[in-house]
Amino acid sequence: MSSLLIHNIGMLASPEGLEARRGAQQGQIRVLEHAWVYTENGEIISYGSGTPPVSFGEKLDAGGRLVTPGLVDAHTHLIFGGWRQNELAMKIRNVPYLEILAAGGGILSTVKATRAATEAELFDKAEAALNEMLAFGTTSCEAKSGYGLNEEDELKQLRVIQKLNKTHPMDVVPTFMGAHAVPPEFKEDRSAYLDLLCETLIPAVAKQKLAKFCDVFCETGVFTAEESRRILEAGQKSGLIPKIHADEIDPIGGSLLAGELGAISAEHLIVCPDEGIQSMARGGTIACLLPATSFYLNSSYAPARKMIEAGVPVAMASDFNPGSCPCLNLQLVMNLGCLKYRMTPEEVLTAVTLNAAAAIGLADRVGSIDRGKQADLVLWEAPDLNYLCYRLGSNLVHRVIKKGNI
Ligand code: IZC
Ligand code: ZN
Repeated sequence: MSSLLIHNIGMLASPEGLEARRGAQQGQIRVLEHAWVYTENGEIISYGSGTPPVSFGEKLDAGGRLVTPGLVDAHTHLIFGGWRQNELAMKIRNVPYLEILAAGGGILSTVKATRAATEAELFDKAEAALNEMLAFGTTSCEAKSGYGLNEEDELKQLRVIQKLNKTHPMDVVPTFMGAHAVPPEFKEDRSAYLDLLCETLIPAVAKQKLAKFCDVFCETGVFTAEESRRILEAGQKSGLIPKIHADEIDPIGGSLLAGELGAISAEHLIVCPDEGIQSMARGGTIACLLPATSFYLNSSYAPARKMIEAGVPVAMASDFNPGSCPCLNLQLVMNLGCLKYRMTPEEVLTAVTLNAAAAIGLADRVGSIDRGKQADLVLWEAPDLNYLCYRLGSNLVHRVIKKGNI
């Protein structure tokens, strides 16, 4: 048996429980001062404040620092070939994201590079990104396919995710996103691509157990709300839980659909209408907000406060991808959550831990410092939670503990 006692914690801050926290509960977290956490075999056994229990295993002096659960990144496009730095000049000239895509750039240029990459190349690149994420305090994440857009290359991406989950300390949850764009070879016959997705790709992915979720980019010029419904229902029929990129640029019905389908989460929601918020509240859908993308697209910010007031649980994630957000640092996302969404540090912590875990179906295992959960913890170069949310641009990680390992 291996055990670890972390003592001399200045502040232990964590949401509580096994499911997403909504409304006023989102900001109600447990805060203990002069605290300790005791773990055995990678599991949290106990925690408290005051004098720690006598134990014989490994001890770690937290030096009065802040300790939180490991961060959970609930939305990444982790597996891709190439980068898109060539689009920066267009961005500076205000060429819109959807215009770059319509001209065959954007997602489609990453599709070209991803198809050309070998499985080993994609693995090495994503592994490096996971190492960087871990160093920034992320201990679990989601990863989407969606740059293959055919059977061979979508499955190739999903196999890379499967292998990373087995070999890397990070827990990586796979999402099938063959509905990320219509590939160029189907440009003149999009309904044939929808058939391929629903009748071939989704069943193949489900049969090989390569994904837990099915996601669609519901957006002007990409997939309509009706098409998104068809794809997500096909996914549900095969056992894939629906997620949806909704209201990122244009409000074309994605958030309404999310609530109607009871999607586990809806992503972006930058221009989410009030009816969409109501629909998500009714459907129990988690709003997975991506403020670093708003920053990078120079767009507005999702109405997070309205969502919290309406009882929609808010999660936040990086959206790490080579186009609209080449950033994997959740600490920056936390800054933006406070400054742009006007969320409190307590609400922000819940958004990047427990609610994010719930958005990827991991809330029973990670996302909070609770007895019986995985011992995924971060010791921060910070005395308290306010400091972590207030400092900007530094990496404040002191130490990351994954499954009880330092
Ligand atoms: O590669 O641009 N929004 N998908 C939907 C993305 C951004 C990723 C990309
Ligand atoms: Zn995305």
